[in-house]
Amino acid sequence: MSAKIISGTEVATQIRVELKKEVDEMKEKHGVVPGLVTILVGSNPASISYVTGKQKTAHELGFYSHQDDQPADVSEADLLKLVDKYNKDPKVHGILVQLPLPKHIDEKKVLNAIDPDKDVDGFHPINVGRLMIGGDEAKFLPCTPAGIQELIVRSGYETSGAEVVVVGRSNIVGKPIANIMLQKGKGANSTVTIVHTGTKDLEAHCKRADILIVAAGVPGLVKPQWIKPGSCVIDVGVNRVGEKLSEKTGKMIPILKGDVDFDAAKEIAGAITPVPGGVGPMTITMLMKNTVKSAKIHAGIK
Ligand code: L34
Repeated sequence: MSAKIISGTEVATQIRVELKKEVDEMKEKHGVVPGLVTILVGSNPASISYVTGKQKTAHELGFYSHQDDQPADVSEADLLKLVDKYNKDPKVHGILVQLPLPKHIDEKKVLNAIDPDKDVDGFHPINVGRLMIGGDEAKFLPCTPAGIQELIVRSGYETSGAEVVVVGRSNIVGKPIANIMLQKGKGANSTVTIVHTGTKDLEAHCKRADILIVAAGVPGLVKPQWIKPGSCVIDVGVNRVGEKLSEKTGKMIPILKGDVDFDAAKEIAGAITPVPGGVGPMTITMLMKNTVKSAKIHAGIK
């Protein structure tokens, strides 16, 4: 039997409708407009695509939003100054510095410079710590993991007691999603395993997973025979494996492939996210959700 396809695009659209209502109400009742700044250094095509998506969505929701483009050779000192400027700007409730940054810039220094109360990416050590402690303490969950949890919950899979296996230990996805899923409470309470390049038998771990979350950045890493029949597979990989001519626009567009062999996996899994149209759109939507939350906290709106 073919798996249920979990459409991130559809879930993201639903959440955006909910958010638009919330934003309209904030404006009407309180005169508060959520503000988001995205900073892009250089011209990595994937980063441009993601940041453009974030700005477009912020605009559609009626945010105050600003895209700050910096040249690839911007100095670390200038980038830190820029972050500081937005830390002090009262119109701005969320600051996002798109990763990866060029090698001459210390990523950690830049992330640490963002005001934790405007850190809508949830990458500042304070917010990472808050996430680990969990419960009410958590303020901004990182966007991709938050989107993954939302997709699992909305797809109807039971997380409590489930064997969750996370492939990959990045700070952006692997480590935070593992922490989110092991918290006590709704949409989590799972038994979590993280596997990575140092793991001896990837296949054996994946085969146990009721919920398999793959964020390795290696196209087709997870083979169909590694998937437990009926399980829920979340494919976080967005790998650019080539280019093709778009029928819609007549322009060249990237061919995107996940970390899972989708066509074969969907015959075994119970539910699976596609690439594109799975986790990606959710990442953008959760950023909007965090920005609305930040604006509310800054304005003292309950
Ligand atoms: N600071 N850097 C910071 N925050 C983030 O949350 C990110 N991430 C990751 C890379 N660097 C970051 C993103 O925004 C990955 N990521 C991201 C965002 C959006 C999409 C994918 C990854 C997305 O919209 N993907 C579409 C396809 C887009 C395309 O055509 O390129 C999809 O349907 O999967």
